[in-house]
Amino acid sequence: MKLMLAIVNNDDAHTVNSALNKSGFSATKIASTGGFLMNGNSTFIIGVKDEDVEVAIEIIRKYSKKRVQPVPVDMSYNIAALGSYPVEVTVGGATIFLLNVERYERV
Ligand code: 2BA
Repeated sequence: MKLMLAIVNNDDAHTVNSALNKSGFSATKIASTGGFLMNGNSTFIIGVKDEDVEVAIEIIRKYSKKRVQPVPVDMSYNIAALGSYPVEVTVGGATIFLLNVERYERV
């Protein structure tokens, strides 16, 4: 079994959640915040059988779109610091981490 952590844009989270549920995956959705843009996103915790990992990734890939988003400029930066600061960044589709599960119990 694997533990999947999938960070998904809030705008895609509902669709991703529905598609995972329809395909029989159990998922927990946590409200999270990106450390760079400080925008809200959603982190899914999904326990997945080894043989279903690719199916889950494909579902998340299908419903997670790429978006170009402006980087909010902190006006306290000086002009020199802004020189190397990106004006906009491409966010997504989704960022996925896959971990081995040592033990899984439902008691
Ligand atoms: P944020 O940290 O808010 O990052 C939003 C987007 O900003 C990133 O999109 C990336 O394009 C850009 N970005 C992030 N850090 C940057 C930096 N230090 N310099 C320049 N640009 C930077 P994604 O890569 O698609 O990431 C979307 C969200 O997924 C992230 O939101 C964060 O919440 C999560 N994430 C991505 N990689 C991660 C990682 N290695 N560990 C933990 N969370 C991660």
